[in-house]
Amino acid sequence: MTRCTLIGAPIDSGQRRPGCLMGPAAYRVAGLAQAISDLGHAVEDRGDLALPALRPARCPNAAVHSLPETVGWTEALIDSVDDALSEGTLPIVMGGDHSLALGSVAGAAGFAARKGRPLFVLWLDAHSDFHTPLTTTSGNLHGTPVAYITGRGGFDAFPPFPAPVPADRVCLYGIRSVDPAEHAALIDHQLIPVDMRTLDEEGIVAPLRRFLARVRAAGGMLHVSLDVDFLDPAIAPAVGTTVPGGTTFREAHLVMEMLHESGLVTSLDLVELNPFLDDRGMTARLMVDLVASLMGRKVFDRPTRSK
Ligand code: Z70
Ligand code: MN
Ligand code: MN
Ligand code: MN
Repeated sequence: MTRCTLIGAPIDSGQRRPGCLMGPAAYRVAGLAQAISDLGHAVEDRGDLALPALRPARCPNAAVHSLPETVGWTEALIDSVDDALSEGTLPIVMGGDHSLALGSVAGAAGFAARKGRPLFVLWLDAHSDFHTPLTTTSGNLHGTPVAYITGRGGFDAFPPFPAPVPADRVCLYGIRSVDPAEHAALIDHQLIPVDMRTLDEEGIVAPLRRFLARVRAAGGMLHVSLDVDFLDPAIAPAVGTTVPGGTTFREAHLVMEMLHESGLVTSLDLVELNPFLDDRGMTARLMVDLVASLMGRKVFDRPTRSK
């Protein structure tokens, strides 16, 4: 039995397409809490976070928008994720666009540092989100959390990242859209994504198994950040930035089942769901079903299955 804390993060300031702020409501309508409690876990829904009072924040890159809001949400999420972990629960952040991970991962990193445990991050996404506020050309800060997490510069307006996660503890999985500035920086940091080419050649299982073995060997905590666009747009249309060639229904469930069996996941983000773009709730329901797989739902409970 795991105790889960649901944290609503109604954020859409990290990109330009309105609607992600309806995400937490859609997860509630789709029955997220019930799906988790049906598996024998305890769930507490803390409701939605509120945006704290904004302080002015400036960035030399004129393309960047909504910086004070994004800094405000970051501060709120750091606190609530750290609190949920400190209470011994598994925080599940219901987004909200991916800028929320600036705060959720910082909260997890602060907690891990106090416990003296290494934090690992599994980034399930079409995008590498490795821009800094100085390199982004879209100005959308949802494209920056991985750079913040790994301690890159350019985040002067944000709280100092508590304990930067070395690039070799970050696994970018399902990647199929990388901007030129991100590409150069990824190579520079030796952060080689598990891209779609790799998944096509090796399958969805092998690279994940290798990463999980490293988390286990290090006694690490594992933060999982699940972007809706990790999934193929045909099964998950409710996202502002669709990228063709995403993971299939079966691959995504398999990833979640492996994460469950690993027993390693200590915090989770659900990001980029835009219910306004959904087709009769199918994306929200799929995301809820994926969380259920992550929390232990299975088709058949075979006692001997290799991890
Ligand atoms: C692009 C940018 C992005 C998510 C889109 C896209 C970033 N690299 N991230 N959707 N989750 O605008 O920086
Ligand atoms: Mn607190
Ligand atoms: Mn993303
Ligand atoms: Mn994405």
